Amino acid sequence: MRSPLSKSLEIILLNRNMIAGRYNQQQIDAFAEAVRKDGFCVLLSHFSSATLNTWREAFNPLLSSHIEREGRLQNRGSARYYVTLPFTAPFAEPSIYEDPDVLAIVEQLVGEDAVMCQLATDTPLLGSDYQDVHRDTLPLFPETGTETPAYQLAVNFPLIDVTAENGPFEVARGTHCISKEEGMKLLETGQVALEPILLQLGDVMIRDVRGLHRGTPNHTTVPRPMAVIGYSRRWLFRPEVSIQVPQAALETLSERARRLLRFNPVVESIDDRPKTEVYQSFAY
Ligand SMILES: O=C(O)CCC(=O)C(=O)O
Repeated sequence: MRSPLSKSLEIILLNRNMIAGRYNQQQIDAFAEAVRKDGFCVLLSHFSSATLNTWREAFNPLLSSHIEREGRLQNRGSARYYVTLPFTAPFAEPSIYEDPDVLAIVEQLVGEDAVMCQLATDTPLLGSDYQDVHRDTLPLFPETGTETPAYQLAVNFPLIDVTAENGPFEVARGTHCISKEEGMKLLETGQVALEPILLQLGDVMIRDVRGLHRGTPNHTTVPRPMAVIGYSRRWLFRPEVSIQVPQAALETLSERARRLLRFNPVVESIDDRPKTEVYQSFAY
C-alpha cells in the first residue's frame, strides 16, 4: 500500500502506465520542475528489476564484509550502513548510470556538464533507528541563510521493495530551498510533514540532497539496501565521495560515461580503493 501522495506525485503516478522506460521533453520538464519545487520526483518502474536483482545478489556479500570489517564504526547510526559500490560489474552498468531520462532531468538541474561523483548504498537492518532529520550537504553560503538552485543530486533506487515496515526514507517536501533552520521550524510547527517514500524495485527517486530527510527503522530481518548515484555541478568537490575507476574499465566506457566520470580517480585495480569508508560524517 502506498502512502497518500501529493498532487505532483499523483501526476507522476499517472505515468506508470504510460512509460516504456522513456519520457518526452514535456514530461522530463515536469520531473525537473517537481525537483525544483518539492525537492524530489519519482520515476516509477524505471530500472530493470532483473538488473537490480543482480545488484542485490552482488551487494549482500559486500554488506557482510563491510559489517565484519568496520561495522563497529556505525557509519550511519545503529544497524545502518553506508557502503560504496565498486565500479565493476554488475554495478558499473551504463543502463543505470547513463539512463537517458535520469540524465535529462539531472542535466536540467545541475547542468549539461554535470559529473557523476558517487556510487553507493544506504542499508538499515533490524535494530536500526530513526536518524536525526538532516541534509546531505552543507549550505554553499551559510552567512546568507538563503539557498541557491540545485548543485548536488542523489538518484536513489532500492534493491528490494520498500514498505512501511522495512525502513522507508522520509523527506519533508520543499525544504531544499530554504535554510535548515527554517525547514526545521516548519517541521516542528507541523506546516510540513515527513513523508515516507515507498519505492518498489525499479522505481527511481531523484532528489536535491538539501531536502530535510531521515532514515527510519527497519523492523524486518531483511536488509533494505537503497542505492545512490550522486550527480553534481562540475565544480562541486565533496572529498567524502568518489568513484575509483579501474583503468581497464575506462577503456570500455562510452564518450558520455567518460565525461560524467571525468574528475574521478583512475586506479590500476579496484583493490586500490580505500579499505575504510571515507564518508563517515553525513548529517548536515
Ligand atoms: O536510506 C535511508 O533510509 C536514508 C539514509 C540517510 O539519509 C543517510 O544515511 O544520510
